[in-house]
Amino acid sequence: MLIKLPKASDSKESDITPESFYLSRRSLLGSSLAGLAVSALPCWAKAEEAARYADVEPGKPPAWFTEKLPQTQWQAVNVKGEAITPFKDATHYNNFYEFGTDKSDPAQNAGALKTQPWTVVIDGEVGKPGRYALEDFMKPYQLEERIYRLRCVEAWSMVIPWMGFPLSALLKQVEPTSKAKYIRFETLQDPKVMPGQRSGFALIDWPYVEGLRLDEAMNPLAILAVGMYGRELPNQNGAPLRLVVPWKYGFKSVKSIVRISLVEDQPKTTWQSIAADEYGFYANVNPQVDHPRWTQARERRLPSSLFSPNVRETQMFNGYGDEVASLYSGLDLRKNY
Ligand SMILES: Nc1nc2c(c(=O)[nH]1)N[C@H]1C(S)=C(S)[C@@H](COP(=O)(O)O)O[C@H]1N2
Ligand SMILES: [Mo]
Repeated sequence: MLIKLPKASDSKESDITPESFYLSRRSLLGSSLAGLAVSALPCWAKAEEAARYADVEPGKPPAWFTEKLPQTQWQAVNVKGEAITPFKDATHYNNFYEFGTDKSDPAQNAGALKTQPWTVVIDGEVGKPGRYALEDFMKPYQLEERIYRLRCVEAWSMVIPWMGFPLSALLKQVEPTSKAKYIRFETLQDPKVMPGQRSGFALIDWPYVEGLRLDEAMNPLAILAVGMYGRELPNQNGAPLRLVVPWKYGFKSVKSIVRISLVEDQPKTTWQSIAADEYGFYANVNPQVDHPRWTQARERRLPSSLFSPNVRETQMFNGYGDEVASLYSGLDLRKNY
C-alpha cells in the first residue's frame, strides 16, 4: 500500500452529532422510532441533516433487509462529537483490490458484482456446517446499527454507520468444536467480474483471506455488516456481507464474504502473504508501532484534501481500548503487530 501523508494541521469537526443525524435518518426510513426522533432533534440541526440524508443514494435492498429494518437498534460507539463521514466519501474512496488498486476503482467497477443470489458456506471445526442462501443465513439475526471509526493502515480514517449483527451470535449458532481456535474468512473469487483478479497485479494470491482469533471474534464490537447509512451495503463497500472489526486496521475487515471457516491453526492472511514484515495477523490500530514506511501516530480523517488535510492523532485500538485491550494482556504488541 502506498501512502502520502500531508503535514499535520488542525482538524475540523462538524458540530453535528451522529446521534441526531441518525435519529432523523430513522424517521425517513419510517421506523417506529420516528416520532420520538424528530421531536428530539435540535432545530438548528435539521437543514444540515436533510443535506446529509440527500447525500445517501437509495439502494434496492432485498426484502429480508427491509423486513429487518424496523426493529434495528442503533449505537454510536465512542464516536461522540465526531462527524459521520459523508456517504459520498465512504463510497468513492475505497480499498477493494479485486476491483482495482485506485481508490476510485471499486466505485467504478464493483457495479458488475451480482449480490443476489449469494451463498455463504460455514465449514471447518463446527458442529453445524452448512451452505446458505444469504436470506436464510441472515434469518436468526436482528440487525443492529453501529457507528464506528474505520482506520486504514494507510493512515486515513472515516466514521461509518454500519448495519449488521454481532459475529458472536453467528459463532453461537454454528457451535465451534473444542479444536476451533481461529476464524477464517474468504472473499468471492470471480475473475469474470473482478478485474483485479485477472490483471497482472500478481502480488495477491486470490481469494482475499482474513482471520481472527476466536476470542477476538467473540468480542461484542466485531460485527458482520450487511448495510451502512441505513441502506444495504454498496458493492464497493463489500456487499452483501463483510466483516467490521473497528479496533483493527481496515484490511482485516474483509469484504463480500462467501466462506467462513472455524480452524485450528492461525490462518495465513492475504496481506501477511504479500508483506509479513509490514502487515501482521493482529493489525491492531496502534499509534506507537509505526509501519516500516510511515508513521501510525496520526491519520487523515476523510473528507481530507491538500488544503484541509483534517489530520488527527491516532488512538490506541482506534479508541476502543476499554472494550478490547484485555484480549491482548501479556502479548507484546510490538512483535505481534
Ligand atoms: N476482499 C477485500 N476486502 C477488503 C479489501 C480488499 O482489497 N479486498 N481492502 C481492505 C482495506 S485495506 C480496507 S481499508 C477496507 C476498506 O473498506 P471501505 O472501502 O468500506 O472503506 O476494506 C478491506 N477489505
Ligand atoms: Mo486499508
